[in-house]
Amino acid sequence: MLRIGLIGTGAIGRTHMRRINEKLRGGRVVACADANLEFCQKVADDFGIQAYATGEELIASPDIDAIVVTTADDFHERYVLAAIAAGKYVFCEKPLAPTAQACQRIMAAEMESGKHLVQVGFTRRFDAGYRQLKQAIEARTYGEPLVLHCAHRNPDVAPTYDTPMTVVSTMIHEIDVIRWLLDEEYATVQMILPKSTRHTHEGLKDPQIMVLMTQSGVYVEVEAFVNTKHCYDIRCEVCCEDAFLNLPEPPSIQVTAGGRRGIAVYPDWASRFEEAYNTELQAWIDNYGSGKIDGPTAWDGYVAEVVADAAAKARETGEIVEITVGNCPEFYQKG
Ligand code: ISE
Repeated sequence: MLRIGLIGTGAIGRTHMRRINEKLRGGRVVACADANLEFCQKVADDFGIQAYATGEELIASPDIDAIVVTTADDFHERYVLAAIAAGKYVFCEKPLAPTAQACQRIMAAEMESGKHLVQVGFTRRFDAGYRQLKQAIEARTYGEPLVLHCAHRNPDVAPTYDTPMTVVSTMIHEIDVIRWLLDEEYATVQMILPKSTRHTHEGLKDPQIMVLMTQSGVYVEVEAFVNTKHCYDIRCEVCCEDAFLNLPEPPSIQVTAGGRRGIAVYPDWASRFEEAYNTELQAWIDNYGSGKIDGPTAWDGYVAEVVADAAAKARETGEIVEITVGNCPEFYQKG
């Protein structure tokens, strides 16, 4: 039984705790830590686990084998670096860190340790629908992929969510999953800010469109619209030479009532990607001790931040910005 310590007992942290302890096999969250000590103690009491005064103490404990980091984004680097220094396997929610430089520091520490320890929570790669798309693209079943039309729509967001967050918090999922689907890097990015919805506020341009070109010339457009007020909606259409492929959703029942027939839409990301989160963390637990990472690595976390930084520049300047990620270090090369 893998003894897991979780740092950051906010909403996603507690959801992961319940998921690991109630649904998954082979691992158990046995301890937690949070900057808010009182709240952390309450969570620990509710779950019947131990509370540590600091994340560092939890990481250093000989009673903990592996770490999950679900703190606010700005603290990811600190705890991931501490986990690497202790030689401990660590799952860090996305983004790995809010800047490309911070991700580079994490990569440097991991490579220096000589051990593959860090997995990043880019959940989409574990969604059954995206996996089917990847299979078809990889096998070139329908020829070359040429154009992707994607949408990422949220019913609403926190009042503190602002214009830059559309890329760093929301589109970051597409930035990762599409380079994984196509198995290539991006060459350029452009941001287009159309007319905003009346449901947004001054600090948030909504919707926003991101246009990416990959190195081989695949055109990718992503619409993020985070104040739909009526649903969560994720789309990905891949136009190949011989077919159009559409991302399927997890099945839900068809309801006939009130003179209409239809299927319910997912209200939020937690329910839409519930299975993907389960698969992701189960894979992380199962992979412990294998000596490699079977999912998004620190390199993937770094590339996502480089693209997000370029997108921020594109938004500020209105220009098409080149993306340069450099060569993937041998340590992170797969296969
Ligand atoms: C949130 O952080 C997520 O990870 C969700 O998947 C995404 O839909 C949402 O926009 C983000 O804020």
